[in-house]
Amino acid sequence: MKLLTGQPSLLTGTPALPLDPKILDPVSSIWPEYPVINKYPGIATPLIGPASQPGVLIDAIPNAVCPGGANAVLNPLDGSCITQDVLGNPRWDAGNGKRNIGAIQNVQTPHLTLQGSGDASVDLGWNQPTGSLTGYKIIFHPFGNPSTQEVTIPSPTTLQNQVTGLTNGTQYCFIIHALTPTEGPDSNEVCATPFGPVGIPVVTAIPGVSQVELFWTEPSMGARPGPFSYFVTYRVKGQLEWVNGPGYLSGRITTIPGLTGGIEYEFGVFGQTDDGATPSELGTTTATPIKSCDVNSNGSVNKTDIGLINAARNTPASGASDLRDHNSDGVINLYDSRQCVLLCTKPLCAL
Ligand SMILES: [Ca+2]
Ligand SMILES: [Ca+2]
Repeated sequence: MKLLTGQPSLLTGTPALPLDPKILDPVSSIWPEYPVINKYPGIATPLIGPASQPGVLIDAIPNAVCPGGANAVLNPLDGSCITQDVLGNPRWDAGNGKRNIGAIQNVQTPHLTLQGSGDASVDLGWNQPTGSLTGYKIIFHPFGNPSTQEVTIPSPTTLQNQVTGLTNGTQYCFIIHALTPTEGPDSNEVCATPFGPVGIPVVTAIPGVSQVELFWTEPSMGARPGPFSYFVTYRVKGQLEWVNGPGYLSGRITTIPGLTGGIEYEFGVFGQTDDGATPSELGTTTATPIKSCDVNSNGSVNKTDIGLINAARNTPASGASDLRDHNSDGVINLYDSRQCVLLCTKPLCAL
């Protein structure tokens, strides 16, 4: 248990179940001549302090509320909640939803837990040891660097703290002392590495014929491990569903082919760091691919296509994607056929 919790001052020897109240009194059982004045029901607690200031069971297992908690302890016969441990202590309390691990904590030493970490910060929590306290002192240092910093919390009922001003990407290790006001022994140690947010790439699009070339800036990794893997999505502007484009890209450039010319698209790009972190939103841009002049969709632009455009001259386009209206002004006319002549596959628009 000491190994599991990293709690060096943990008393883990569970006494035998109660048989004889006299035997159970640790003082009278160790020193039989000691007058038994105050018997108390706590079996293990007198081992670590006076009856008025027993140790506390360490709440360590989350989601233990019964019924419903993922780690609730249930009677295997009827599925009912087991609400007390072997010593008669509550398995969980409504305050924090955690179940104790049957180990008892030194009177003076809080059990330190890691609550989370953020941008240049680490969130710590601990339980309140019994006894007359004036507060706590958090002591921390970068991993491998013995130079320590301290944060003093001047309240015995404050049981969490965000340590700020840390360097992203650097692992820090923390312990806590109870102040009585003299300083208690070291608690267990917890370590964490703060990271900053992953940045959003700035995306640029260059329209091509039925395709768009994209490139983007390298965003901040927030000191996370790299390199980035980039993912590209796109959709016709105004639609809700994104279409997956190229993914797992190491470079910051790609081409999206097979788009419909004359239709405006929205493109989104994000980078994923090596530890799986992604930004809060996509980097986006919009672009309208240039229309192909391959009106009959046979894979080449030639005099047949130019003829189809000329045949519809001075009539309205059928829609935004009408290939005959190359410049997308809504009318099929001489300008469209002139532009398409320039895009013919072979010289002189030969077949
Ligand atoms: Ca054609
Ligand atoms: Ca036109």
